[in-house]
Amino acid sequence: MSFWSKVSKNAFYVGMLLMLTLPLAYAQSQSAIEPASDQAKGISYIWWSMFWVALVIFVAVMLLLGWGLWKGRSKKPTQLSYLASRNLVVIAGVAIPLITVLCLVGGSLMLGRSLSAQPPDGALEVRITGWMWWWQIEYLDDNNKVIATTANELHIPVNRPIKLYLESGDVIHSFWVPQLHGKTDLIPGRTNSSWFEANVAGTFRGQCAEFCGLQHALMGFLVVAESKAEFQSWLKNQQSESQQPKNSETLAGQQVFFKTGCQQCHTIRGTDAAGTAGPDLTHLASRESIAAVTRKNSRAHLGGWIADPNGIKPGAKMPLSQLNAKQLSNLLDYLQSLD
Ligand code: HEC
Ligand SMILES: [Cu+2]
Repeated sequence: MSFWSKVSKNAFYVGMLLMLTLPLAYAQSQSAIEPASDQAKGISYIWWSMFWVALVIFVAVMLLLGWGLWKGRSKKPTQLSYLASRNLVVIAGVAIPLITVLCLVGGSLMLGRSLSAQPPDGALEVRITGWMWWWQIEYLDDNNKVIATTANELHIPVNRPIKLYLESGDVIHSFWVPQLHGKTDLIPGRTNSSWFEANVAGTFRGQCAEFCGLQHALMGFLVVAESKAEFQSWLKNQQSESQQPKNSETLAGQQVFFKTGCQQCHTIRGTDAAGTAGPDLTHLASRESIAAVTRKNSRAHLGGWIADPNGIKPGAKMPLSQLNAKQLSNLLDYLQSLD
């Protein structure tokens, strides 16, 4: 075998292997076939049945094709009339595809019915509002009163049904956490609902799944499923007012916040800041990421964001601010104290 044909043959094998590992790489962050709830499990069953049915059909077609190619090599005309018989066309061409498609449609209709059923009693109710390009998250009590507000990071207890009320503040978005449930749209002027129950603890990434403008791709969020005790202590902290400045740097930082006009768009409960155009910052430091999972919530990223939000998310609805180094440093001290 020549050198180059060896190279191309090996390249082919490497390519096939890479193709096999591709889904594994993808599964690291958001995967509909690694379910963490009964709802997502149902969806993954449908996915796998479609996959196996399609695989069987693919293999059958390839075998027939190969066999035809093999037969076609001979110069003598071969008698293939039984392949073109009417029975074969009716059975393999009409009956089998029809039955297969009907089974798959029936399965997904039944799944859709069970997914759209009402949640069991005792569900935790959360209202999620989509904004270009971030998620507002409000926890509701039994009287639909908001008890805590946060952004881009939904904490939930495992093994408890979660009922979501999905709304939009501007255009259509879609709420999607592949490991927990299918997509539900957030539509201006109406409230959609959806529910699921996580049965494994973990952090699951979600993503807006309906094109909503320039930063649609950077409109992610995290769902943190944790034990009941962990969730309760998290919620208790979120319900409390913000930390008051405890030293001269954080006090100066708070003054920079108000002098720069950040309060026009942001709320910090326990202060006069009550803006609603941007995420609630009362417990900003407790979050893992900023700007809808675009950056880790570190001092450097926070500084970069405040100095030039559009440098990180072009089109982001937050203006840049011209602060000197000392002002920025104080402001960061203050924001990082809001845990
Ligand atoms: C005109 C309204 C507006 C003003 C003024 C404004 N912001 Fe924002 N801010 C936003 C919006 C909208 C977002 C969400 C952007 C996104 O993720 O796409 C945001 C996001 C943020 C975030 C990230 C929060 C998170 O959890 O993701 C921080 C921190 C922040 N702003 C701090 C500030 C500070 C500090 C100031 C004052 C220097 C300020 N903002 C001024 C609108 C504003
Ligand atoms: Cu979107």
